[in-house]
Amino acid sequence: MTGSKQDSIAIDCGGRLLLLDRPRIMGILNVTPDSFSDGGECLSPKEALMHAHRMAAAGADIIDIGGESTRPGAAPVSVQQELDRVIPVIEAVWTEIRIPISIDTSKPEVMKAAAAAGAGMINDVFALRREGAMQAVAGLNLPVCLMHMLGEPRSMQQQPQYQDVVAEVESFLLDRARDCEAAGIAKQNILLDPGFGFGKNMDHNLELLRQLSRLSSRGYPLIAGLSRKSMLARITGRKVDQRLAGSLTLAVLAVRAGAAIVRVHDVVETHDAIKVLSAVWPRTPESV
Ligand code: 9MG
Repeated sequence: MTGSKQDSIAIDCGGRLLLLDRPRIMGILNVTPDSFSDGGECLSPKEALMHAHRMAAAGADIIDIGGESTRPGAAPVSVQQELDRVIPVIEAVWTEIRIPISIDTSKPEVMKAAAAAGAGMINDVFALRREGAMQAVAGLNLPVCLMHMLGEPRSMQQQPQYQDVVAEVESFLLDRARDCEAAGIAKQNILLDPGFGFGKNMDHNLELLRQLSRLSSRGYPLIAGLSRKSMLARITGRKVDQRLAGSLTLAVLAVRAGAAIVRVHDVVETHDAIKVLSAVWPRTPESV
């Protein structure tokens, strides 16, 4: 892994630092009625804020706030709807909790408004492919997570196909990173994410996980989002609210393969799992 290279990295999330000296936890805060695993739990800004407090107390290092579900078949939302959902929550979380906030959005208007409200990182499942998104992030001078997705959320799980999933995801991400740098986004502000479950079948997800250290050794911090994902339903047969053990296993495997940040629902348990892993392997080896 790039562990030794990333040890000294501190990502400046709009004035709040995210140190990558050890694996970090991104807690998921969906303010959507239809997210795949926790939709409807965090609808009001007050409930969302309480959940953010719980995640921060449990060891979250950054909170990822999203107002549009990326689940297959989820209803698209307008810019105004998304703003109405996320901005009050970002403002409240920023005021009360002193850890970085990321905004999970693909819309440049939401990126800008979220940054003005306190978001210090952009998490874009479209990897800044929406019109105006790359320019928006270049202007904000904030870190951005570029995620791989084959197709669109609506149709991405309809028989996704690759010749070589790892090579294709890798070249997509490195091309996007190069384009972002050419557009004025600083290299140290770029994080990559293979996008588990986004236009990938079970075999694709497993192969990406097996070769994750290849992606984590490309000079950009890697984010892995595996929490409660449907590959766990295929493997364990469990419903979405019964996938904790599977999610922890995948989080540990991802960190062991060099993921700098894991994006999770279950912060308390992930925090413990990573502590145990880190006790065994204080530093992730160069190659795993
Ligand atoms: C918003 N979102 C849902 N799943 C995700 C994943 O795996 N990675 C990132 N970066 N964002 C995600």
